[in-house]
Amino acid sequence: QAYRVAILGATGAVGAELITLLEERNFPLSTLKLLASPRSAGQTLTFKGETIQVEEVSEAAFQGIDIVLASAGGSVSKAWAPKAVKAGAVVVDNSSAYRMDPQVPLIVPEVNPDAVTQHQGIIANPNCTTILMNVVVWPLHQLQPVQRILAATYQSASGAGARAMEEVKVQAQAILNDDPPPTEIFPYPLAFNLFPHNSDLNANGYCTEEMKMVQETRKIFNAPDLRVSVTCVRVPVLRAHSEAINLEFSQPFPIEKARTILQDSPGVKLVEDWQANYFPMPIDASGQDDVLVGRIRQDISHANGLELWLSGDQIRKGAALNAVQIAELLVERQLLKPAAVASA
Ligand code: A2P
Ligand code: 11C
Repeated sequence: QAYRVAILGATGAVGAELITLLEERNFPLSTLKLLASPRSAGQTLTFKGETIQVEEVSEAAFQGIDIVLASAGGSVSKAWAPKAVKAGAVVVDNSSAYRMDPQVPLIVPEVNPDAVTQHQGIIANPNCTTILMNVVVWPLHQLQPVQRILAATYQSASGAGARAMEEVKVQAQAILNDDPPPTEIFPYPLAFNLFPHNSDLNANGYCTEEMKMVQETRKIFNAPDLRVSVTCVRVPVLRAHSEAINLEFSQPFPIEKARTILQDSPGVKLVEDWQANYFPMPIDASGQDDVLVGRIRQDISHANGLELWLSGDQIRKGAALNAVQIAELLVERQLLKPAAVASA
């Protein structure tokens, strides 16, 4: 069987990767519709050697579509996802619009694939930093429940979209030319600089990106009281995010056990060469499906603590790949109708 798929936000950084992944993974589709804003209507993109014209998103565009992969930002999803569902599609939404909605499953396929059965038309794809952290922490959490997670992120420009990636390159060039770096997307120059994550600040002093990692991890792990604290930082890297993670357990977690578990975990690749001081780097993670993890070590400040370091492609596993994996789950489990409709 083949499905009719639409990508909302097809001209963005994640949209481009969605197109690549559907082709690479030979997703069973009969038609692919590419939707974006009116700015891009008429532009053409290529899928499996075929030229497809980008259309302006509209209600009519969702007629006859089975799956919508949406990555055009929260307000666009809020405006269009319900209409797509009404037209009979299941929406896998990469924005933050529906993630904390109790009716909406929030899924990392390596962690909570069964949540897919609960969908009512919309399934949320978690925030990129959350996905990367969850894929690595979950298998360890299965052996010994983690009590507390402390993390610091090193987030690339790609998290802010295709235009932000371009902006960093232009900034770098300007600085090399001794010109002032332009800032349109980011609030400050990112090239040769870094700054705490540029999302809104909450009353508790944490920014929204940090609170997403806290709340989304609790929902995905089904651990509402899990203690998580994060500092998110934007760094001048183009497309893969990195994270330093400290895990606290209720008893010591043997390092060798952690290595063995992570070596065998889906979606994870252990990258450690202690002799060469070679560990995961964004440059190596870029374009890869697996989250690279390494520098696993005993926390010298806490007997029950474990330190690790990861890099993962923000656009791929952090966004597009995770969404396509969710679509694959829907197909495998024949869940292209919401649970309520299927059981009616
Ligand atoms: P467009 O290229 O027409 O602006 P990124 O996150 O890489 O910046 O990409 C954002 C994606 O979301 C793009 O495909 C963009 O289309 C799309 N988008 C932005 N605003 C809208 C909108 N109002 N309606 C539909 N698509 C939108
Ligand atoms: C970033 N993680 O790197 C953000 C971008 O909730 O999906 C994605 C925000 C989100 O800036």
